[in-house]
Amino acid sequence: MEMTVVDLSAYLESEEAGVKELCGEVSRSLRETGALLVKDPRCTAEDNDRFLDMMERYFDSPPEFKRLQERPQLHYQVGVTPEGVEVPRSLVDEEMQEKLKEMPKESQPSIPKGADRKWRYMWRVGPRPSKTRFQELNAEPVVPEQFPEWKDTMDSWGYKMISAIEAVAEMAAIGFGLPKDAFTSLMKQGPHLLAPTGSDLRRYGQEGTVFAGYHYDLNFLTIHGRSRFPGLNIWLKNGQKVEVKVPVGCLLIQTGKQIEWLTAGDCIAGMHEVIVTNRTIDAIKLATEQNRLLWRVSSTLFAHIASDAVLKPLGHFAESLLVSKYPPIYAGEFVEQELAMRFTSRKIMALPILVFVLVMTGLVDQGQGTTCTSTFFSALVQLIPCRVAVAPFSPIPPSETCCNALKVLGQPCLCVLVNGPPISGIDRNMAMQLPEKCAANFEPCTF
Ligand SMILES: O=C(O)CCC(=O)C(=O)O
Ligand SMILES: [Fe+2]
Repeated sequence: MEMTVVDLSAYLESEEAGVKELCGEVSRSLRETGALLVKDPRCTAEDNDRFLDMMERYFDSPPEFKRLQERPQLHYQVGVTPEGVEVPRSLVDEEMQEKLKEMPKESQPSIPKGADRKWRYMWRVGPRPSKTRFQELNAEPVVPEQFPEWKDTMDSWGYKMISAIEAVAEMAAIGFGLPKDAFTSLMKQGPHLLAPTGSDLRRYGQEGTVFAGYHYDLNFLTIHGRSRFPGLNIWLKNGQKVEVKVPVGCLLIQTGKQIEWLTAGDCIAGMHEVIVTNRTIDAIKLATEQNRLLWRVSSTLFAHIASDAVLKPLGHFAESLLVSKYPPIYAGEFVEQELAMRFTSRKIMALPILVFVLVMTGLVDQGQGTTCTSTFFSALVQLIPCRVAVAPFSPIPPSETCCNALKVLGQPCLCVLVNGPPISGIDRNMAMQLPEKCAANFEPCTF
């Protein structure tokens, strides 16, 4: 299927009547396909190339070098995430797995058998709020040595892509019959992330390899510059699977879960996967002939709603019959829940009331002189590096990374977790043994 390309210059340069039609085109495409191709005069093919050249060179560096930029104790919010760490939703979500089996063969996604075979780099873009309910850990940006151009290249490409997203968000709001700034006003100071993926085509260039298993994005809108290697499949609202072709100089926008919330499901989060297809293999052959690096780099940017803004159906979407599926929730809390899902399984989400109580208890004094200031989900996410060590009957001792994460988390938050509801894949007793195994001098938890 050929997707239409919307030229943003027509919108950026005029305020006239024809623009309304263009906005209708934007909202229609987002609603029906979960995606949109745009051309933005401010984001040129040269800018995209400068970014891709640097990221290819980075991902092609030795793994020992790249691991210097790994920050598991900050749950990979900044710096590099090695391959094999990110878990696609379809691997842990049993309900999703059932649905996949019911899909017609021709539109079934590749079922991932393990964590994604892609590296990623996380770089925050844009101003952050000075006061927030969702104080992040003190995550200084991570800049690899020997890349003097890093900050400038990341920031300039990041800001340009955010500008494109803002134009699309305004156009979509107009197209959906909402005030022009309905979305952009909520995006101010959002935790936007430039998060390019890097997949090693030399090692994993076989057809069918899954780089990113079937999933949706948890943010508002995702924007990708053009990748030099195809492989992205998207699913339309009607369930049809489409291989995306991004023309040179164009950008691809995809809908995330937060826009679904704001429109009460009128515009649903686009499902997608990245796999090695026969077109990826053709591109590998061409790149080999041209002596280019064999890393598939995406220039993905996740644009978010501000953490302290409330996600709830906007304007006329509040009248939707589906509104009860989208109750008001702070965007920051929503993100924490989604991240925790990737760590655990969907079973815990069947306990929304209990979870609500725990989120509150997470902020309550434990009666031991200190307080856990993280929410339950945030605490859970922080312990991701410990997951192999706390699995039932696990013989694996906690890694140094796990122990560091535990010490950063602190005793009160660990106690909140072990007092919480059962979490699939985590043995409470194993979790309680962590302080001793890590030689952390924690007081025992009271029950
Ligand atoms: O690698 C890509 O092209 C996109 C990866 C993706 O879907 C994601 O990062 O969420
Ligand atoms: Fe994605």
